[in-house]
Amino acid sequence: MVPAAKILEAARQHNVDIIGLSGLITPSLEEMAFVASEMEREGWTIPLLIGGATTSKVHTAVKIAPNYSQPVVHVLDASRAVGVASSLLSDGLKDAFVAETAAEYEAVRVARAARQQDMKRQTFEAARANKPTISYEGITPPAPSFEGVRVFDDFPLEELVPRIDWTPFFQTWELAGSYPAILEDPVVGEAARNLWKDAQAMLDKIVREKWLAARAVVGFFKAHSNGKESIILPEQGVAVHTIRQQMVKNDGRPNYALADFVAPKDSGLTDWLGAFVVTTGIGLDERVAAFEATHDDYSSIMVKALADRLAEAFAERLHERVRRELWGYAPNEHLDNQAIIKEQYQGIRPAPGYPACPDHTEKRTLFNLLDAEKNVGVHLTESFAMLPASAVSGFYFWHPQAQYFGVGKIEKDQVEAYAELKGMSMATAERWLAPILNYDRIRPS
Ligand code: B12
Repeated sequence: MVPAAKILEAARQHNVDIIGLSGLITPSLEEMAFVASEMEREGWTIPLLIGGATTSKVHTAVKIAPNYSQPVVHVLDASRAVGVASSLLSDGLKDAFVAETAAEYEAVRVARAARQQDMKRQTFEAARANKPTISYEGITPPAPSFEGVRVFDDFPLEELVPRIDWTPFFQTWELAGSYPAILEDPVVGEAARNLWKDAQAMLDKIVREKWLAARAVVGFFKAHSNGKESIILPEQGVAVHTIRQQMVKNDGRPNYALADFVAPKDSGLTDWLGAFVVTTGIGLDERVAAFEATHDDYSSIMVKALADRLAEAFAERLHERVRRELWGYAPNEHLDNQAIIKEQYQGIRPAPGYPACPDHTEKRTLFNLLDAEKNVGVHLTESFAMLPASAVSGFYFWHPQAQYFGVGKIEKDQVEAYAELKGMSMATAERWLAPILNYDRIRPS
């Protein structure tokens, strides 16, 4: 995450016509609003474009545009950037385009305000009272094959290739459709096949010539839940804090928090929590730099896209080994890649930032537990992005009832309790949880 001052300095230096901000994970969303307010404070007059996987038109209209009195436009995909930029820079088109966008964003804000009133949440207390019943009848939590952490320094890349989920690869190249059907698609099939061929050739080199190193750290720790939203690791003196759904549920459906999937202390059972960090980004920067030095953007994007696919495949493959041998609670599991992609296995591996655990700051706890910076060379930035970028981190839960869910929006009562648990001020907690707050917070000036 590039600091606002640095972005604005570069914009001044290059005398730019437009500034564009890109955001992959939610901490960027807050930073973008800050950049907009800095542009306002410094009296900039150029347009601001917003894009990236975690951004949206609603967020741009509601949270970013109000901070800057000049045009702020969300651009859904890069291919539309040229049209938008042309309109914004054209004397003939600019006024109409800006007026149209402003009207559209105002409508988005009005619609959202109306929707907000419908999105009634229950109190934190009521949500807690509606937590799921997780059964331990006749079940002893399975002990893992080792306790503490284990490092995989040079995991064989060959093992990762069959676990690649190719559909997101085509998304990276803006080709819509799922693999393998996309290869035969009447519209994008030919482009997809060419891309696929190039990808296979490069992947082959990555594996054979060891362009990248795959490293991981896995840990298993004795754990119990406190019966609320925290998972306590008594031997490490650490608590992992999770967040509970607060939406109103019908049909007897429960309000989940990840902590529900670990046996509570009063059950008297010894339960476990698993954790991991994987990366396939070691060696990537050098390859990217070499391609960029020869202006080979295509190969540079290709190698990054493949490293990302391998990172995801590594998380998948490691989870498989965890289920079958390292934790070993499903030693007889035999699933093909499609079944794995569809998550037809026992247990889950939610990652901080994904819908079941939206708080990115829990990565700090995870990294400390695994000593991940030292053990695998993955670093957390101030905004909790991981570097190298081709990295995935998360927790393992073994219970057969453990499932993925979205926390959704939460109320102030839970944020207050959470801030206290984490030893954060309310303003800090609200900043990290901004995308999931069901109320408008007062932004500190
Ligand atoms: C690929 C991917 C990864 C890869 C690669 C990440 C990387 N190195 O960039 C891997 C597997 C490593 C990964 C890891 C993680 N990911 Co991820 N990942 C994705 C995924 C599937 C696709 C993102 C992507 O690259 N798309 C392709 C590119 C080309 O599209 P794009 O970014 O949207 O950009 C396009 C447009 O938006 C536009 N654009 C982008 N920027 C700009 C800027 C301007 C000015 C303009 C005009 C246009 C523009 O142009 C692009 C081309 O059209 C998304 C889900 C999704 N479907 O979007 C999740 C997603 C981004 N990941 C997510 C998360 C949480 C993570 C992790 C934190 C999980 C974890 N704990 O391990 C890590 C973080 C990694 C890190 N380094 O910190 C979340 C983020 C949400 C959040 N709450 O923060 C997402 C949205 C998934 C989700 N639904 O929860 N991830």
